[in-house]
Amino acid sequence: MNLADALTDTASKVEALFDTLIPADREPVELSAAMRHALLAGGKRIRPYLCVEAYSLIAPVSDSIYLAAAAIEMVHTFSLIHDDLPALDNDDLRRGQPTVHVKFSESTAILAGDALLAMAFDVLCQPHLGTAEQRIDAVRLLATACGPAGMVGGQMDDIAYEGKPLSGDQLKHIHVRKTGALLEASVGIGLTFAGAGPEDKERLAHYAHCIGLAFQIVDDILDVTGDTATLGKPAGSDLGLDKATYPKIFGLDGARQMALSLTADAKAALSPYGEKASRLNALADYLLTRSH
Ligand code: GRG
Repeated sequence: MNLADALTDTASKVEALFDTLIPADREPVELSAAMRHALLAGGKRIRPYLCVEAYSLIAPVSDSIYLAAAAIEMVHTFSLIHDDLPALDNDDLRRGQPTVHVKFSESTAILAGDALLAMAFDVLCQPHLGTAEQRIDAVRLLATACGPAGMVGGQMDDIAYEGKPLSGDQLKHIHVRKTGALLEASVGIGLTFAGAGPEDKERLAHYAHCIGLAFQIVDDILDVTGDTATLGKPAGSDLGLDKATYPKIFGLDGARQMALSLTADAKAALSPYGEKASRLNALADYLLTRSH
């Protein structure tokens, strides 16, 4: 299966799980509708894919790993709902659809995000996902990735530094937490449930770290060079919020060069796995060349 088909396959499996986990008729139906709107509006499903692919390097893929992958995507979707709120980025469009606070209401968007975050941890604790120890490790990886040392901390600094000059290292420190931490946790959780040892975990953490940074650099580049229709979210929003970005600090060519070199580093970390890692290799290339 090539990368595009594999991404589509992962997407359809986690979407089927969302449909079951959050039935449209579950009370309160307005809350379920808002959660479903956010979860089922599309999205590249990169984090679930990373989780499943990391797992498959170590063990044959089982159905249960898709549930862990779905839990990760629920946290990601939560972060997007809250990130779009008027108090944060105040965006009207996400994944080509009206954002949750626009389609429903601000209070519903806050609560739908809260519900997805809580539910993600419940899903990750389901007994058939793995041993108790594996589930505790996975919960910890996810909690750390989205807590004050991860996504929330990165987001906090991102806001705090709006309109202020930032060095390349400071920008990196923001993005390693805001975007990179969840990508790294996706790989870490896949490996944890597959029973990987410390060497594999370390190697693949480096892969995830590098693609995480490259991902954010490309995101910043697309914000400058992309258009709203292709991105499915407003282009130029970083400029509007006076945010420090890689193209702003390093220029478009400098930023492209950094993303290229990080992608090469990420792929080098996969070399011990040979052909088995071909799709993770292809993912690194895709993240570099993506248009949305
Ligand atoms: C506690 C998890 C948590 C978050 C609260 C709002 C917030 C704090 C953090 C915001 C984090 C955030 C939205 C970072 C941006 C990451 C990013 C570039 C998202 C876009 O990811 P893609 O391109 O999107 O994978 P799709 O739509 O394809 O899923």
